[in-house]
Amino acid sequence: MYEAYFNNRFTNTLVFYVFLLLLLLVSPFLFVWELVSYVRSCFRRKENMSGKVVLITGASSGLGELMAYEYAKLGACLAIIATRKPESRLEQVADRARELGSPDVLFMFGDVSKVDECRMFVDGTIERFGRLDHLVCNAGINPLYSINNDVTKFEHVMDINFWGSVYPTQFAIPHLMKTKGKIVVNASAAGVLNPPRCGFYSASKAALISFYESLKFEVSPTIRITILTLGYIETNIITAKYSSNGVGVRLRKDMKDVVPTMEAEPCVKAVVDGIRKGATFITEPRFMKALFLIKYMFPQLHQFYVNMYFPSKNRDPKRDG
Ligand SMILES: [C]C(=O)[N][C]1[C]([O])[C]([O])[C]([C][O])O[C]1O1[C]([C]OP(=O)([O-])OP([O])(=O)O[C][C]2O[C](N3[C]=NC4=C3N=[C]N=C4[N])[C](OP([O])([O])=O)[C]2[O])[C]([O])[C]([O])[C]1[N+]1=[C][C]=[C]C(C([N])=O)=[C]1
Ligand SMILES: *[C@@H]1O[C@H](CO)[C@@H](O)[C@H](O)[C@H]1NC(C)=O
Repeated sequence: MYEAYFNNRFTNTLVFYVFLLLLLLVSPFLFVWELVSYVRSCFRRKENMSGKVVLITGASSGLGELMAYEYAKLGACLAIIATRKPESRLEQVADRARELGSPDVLFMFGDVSKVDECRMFVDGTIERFGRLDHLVCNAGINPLYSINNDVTKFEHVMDINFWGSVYPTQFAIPHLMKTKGKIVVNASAAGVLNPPRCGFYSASKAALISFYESLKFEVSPTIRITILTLGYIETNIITAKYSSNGVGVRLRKDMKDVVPTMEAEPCVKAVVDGIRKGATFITEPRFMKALFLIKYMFPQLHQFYVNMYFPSKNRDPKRDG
């Protein structure tokens, strides 16, 4: 019975504008609803992490490292993973986590893009602790891409960012079912906003969001899934603070000039609190959520500020090495 409307060009378009008008009318109620939800979430009980077991991939630096410390302070046992490298700080991270209050820390070297290695570190965690409560799929890379790069050099972005989360999830699910545990997946605001030169990175993060949103229907409410869509976080600062020899310090000053950033420590505190409360999405800094809405509702405005924030030299392929 609707075909007549959808087949007519005028009425087909009209439906969308009627929807926008309705949105305008209900938006005061949506606003109040959002506020009430926020206040309620402040009073929601946080999971007691004492003696629980948390597996974190990519914990040798950055936000993964900081999340390990945050869980350690709450008394959780940790299994932390990073790739084997001569300069790896994983062992120092384990020592520091023990100092901060973790009863037991197991560190294992493994490449998340290799399915057998993922099976091994999930099994290793169960062997040591007998259970798993939180799986934090954090490991990720962000190489910039432009059209004059060799496209085959970017296959590993999908292997690490996408498959590197999916493999450990697959092996952890039976154990998480037993503990009614949680899965945390490190997507990114880039997975929604698609900034220039981040094509493969954004695609891998968008794939994560889609995959885990779909998985949620299958495993919830037994397992809760939290999807992180963080903006740009200054991870170099924390790495510098905790590392004794300065290894692992990565300055990305160029990004700081163009994008509003948040410090890593308050971000990670908000993230771990949100996970303990069972949040389904966590976006920090919060204003990113406004950008998500703008992206979908006012695409022209989105285009405008992206052009403004990323000067055209960043998008000129001739000037890339
Ligand atoms: C929580 C969160 O968020 N986390 C994370 C972050 O942090 C990063 O950045 C990203 C990238 O992608 O992711 C996520 O996040 C993640 C991480 O980052 P960061 O921290 O920044 O970075 P770094 O520092 O670089 O770190 C990394 C890690 O990982 C690992 N790996 C790599 N590869 C691999 C691994 N593992 C295993 N396997 C493999 N294959 C490393 O280590 P090594 O030693 O190995 O090298 C480390 O540890 C990721 O994912 C991203 O994406 C995210 N985000 C998002 C948003 C934003 C951000 C900022 N930062 O801003 C991030
Ligand atoms: C958390 O659980 C441990 C035992 O598993 C208990 O000793 C501790 O008092 C609990 N903490 C809180 C704040 O409930």
